Amino acid sequence: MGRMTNREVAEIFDRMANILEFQGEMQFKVNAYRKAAQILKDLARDISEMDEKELMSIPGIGEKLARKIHEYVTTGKIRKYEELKREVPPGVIDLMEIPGLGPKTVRILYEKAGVKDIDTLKKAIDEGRLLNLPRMGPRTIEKIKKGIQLFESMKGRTPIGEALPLAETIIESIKNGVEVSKIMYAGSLRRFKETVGDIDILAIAPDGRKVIDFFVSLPMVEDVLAHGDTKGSVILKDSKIQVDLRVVPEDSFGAALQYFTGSKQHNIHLRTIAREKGLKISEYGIFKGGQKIGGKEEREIYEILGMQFIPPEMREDTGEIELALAGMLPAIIDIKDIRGDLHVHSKYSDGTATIQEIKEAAARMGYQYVAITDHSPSQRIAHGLDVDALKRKKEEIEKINRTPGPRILFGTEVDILRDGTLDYPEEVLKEFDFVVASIHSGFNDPEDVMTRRIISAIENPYVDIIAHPTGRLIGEREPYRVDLDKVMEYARKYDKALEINSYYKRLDLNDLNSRKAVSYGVKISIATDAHHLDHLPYMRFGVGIARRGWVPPDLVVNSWEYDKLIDWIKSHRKGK
Ligand code: DGT
Ligand code: CA
Ligand code: CA
Ligand code: ZN
Repeated sequence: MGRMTNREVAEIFDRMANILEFQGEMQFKVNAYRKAAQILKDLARDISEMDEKELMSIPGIGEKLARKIHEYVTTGKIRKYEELKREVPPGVIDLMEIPGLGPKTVRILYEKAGVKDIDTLKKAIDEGRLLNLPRMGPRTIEKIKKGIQLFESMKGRTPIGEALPLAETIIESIKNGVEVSKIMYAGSLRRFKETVGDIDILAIAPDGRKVIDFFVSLPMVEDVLAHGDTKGSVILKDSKIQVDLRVVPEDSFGAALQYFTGSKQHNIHLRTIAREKGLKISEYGIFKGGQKIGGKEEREIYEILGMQFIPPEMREDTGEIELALAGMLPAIIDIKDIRGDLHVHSKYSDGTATIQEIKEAAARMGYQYVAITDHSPSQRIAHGLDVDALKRKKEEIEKINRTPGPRILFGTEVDILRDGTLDYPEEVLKEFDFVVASIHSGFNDPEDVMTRRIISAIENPYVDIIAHPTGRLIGEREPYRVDLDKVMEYARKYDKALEINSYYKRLDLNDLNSRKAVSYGVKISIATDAHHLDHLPYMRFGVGIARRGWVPPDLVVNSWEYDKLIDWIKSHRKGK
């Protein structure tokens, strides 16, 4: 919970680095802030529980940085950051967050083309004024335009991986600080959409005003938009996300939860069905001839309408209501069904944990197995593994597997190269228990080339799973061009799985593509791609996406018992 503070300070340090670099400050100072930000993001301990001395003992955090962290923990502010913010136009700070626009480029744009926010940047592009600037070719400008589009599509939306922990922290604080008998988040967050516009929270309490007073004065609140007896609305610091809290009467909680969970489309459709049955539903309850006949519990709404309960993740009015009325809703995967994680990086490549530590963390997650899938050598930036290191790793895993606990699979995440071959030769690949293949290069290759690259990997008997199949990063990088229908046909034919990567910036496959995979009967691996022990619980984001994609448990290979999983892997290598 307190790890939120780590993230808040990390974000501030990143922004300070940007401003300093924009101002032309010496690179080592800039880098010190960036490095510290990364360290804080990876740190397992909560900085709000550490004193200055302990902070200084973190490698990479010196005296000055420790003092600033401590200042934030005790006062909620860093004075130096407040000063820096005043030294540059606010629009300029936003510009540096656009994908493809670093502080150095923004500085050139600012000094040479009068660009001081997104609007003046768009204008300068339209008028062709950027072409005369140093280091600005048509391709770079095209990239900047794409970056602006991505940035604007995200504007006002927050990735679920950031919003959900914030919502949980707020709910925890309210529970601890003031009397509430029930409190829960609703809206797109409860439906597990990959990004959310705001956080909607509902509560039952003996004294609504007290709860709202407490809520609007939480330390993470920056601005108060509304402050009433039953409703409060605030903007949070840093993330700038809006949070709405409503206190509702106890006997309407279920109806309110149903109403505010949405989606709007789903609710509109439900209301039509209610009307046809002579009923009325609202956020206060379900009514028959002016008489309230339900609404305390959410399930009553669906029961009284004569349908199965619809899980929040399916409430998008894409056929779920018809199926629920017919009693034919499909079973969908649940976090409790997950038995292992098939995409995890260790210290052997760019992960931060040892194999032993991963095993212990997997045991805490209740897993039967975990695959250590470090990068192949062409992923130099991510410390790909050479053959000697592979031998050592294999021996280490064999030794660890002789102790009780989750089974470790000796795996790899092998690169699919530009020509469609894999980054390890067959004699190396066959040494692994398990192979994930993925694309990390040539993102701009044409669609047919990309599709062929992935299909060749699917055809390789040693490959079991295609990881993050479209390569997108939410708000940062568009998916590469690829014919997913073809990929899915081949995955089905060769009985290979596609991954739902649970890292909250990837969520790749996304919800729609997961549903498409289900329609092809393609198997799915929900995996975290963890580079840090703290990433293992991100499994819940992948499961949320899978539920939005109506993925049934039997298609999810990491919901299977260990023996079944191994049989499936072996079946790919038959005759090899
Ligand atoms: P978001 O916040 O943009 O990610 O998406 P939502 O779905 O959380 O939307 P939001 O916060 O505007 O409203 C929360 C829920 O309240 C929404 O899912 C359904 C319900 N709701 C809001 N406005 C309306 C409306 O005009 N009609 C109906 N039927 N329901 C609404
Ligand atoms: Ca919302
Ligand atoms: Ca809302
Ligand atoms: Zn990976």
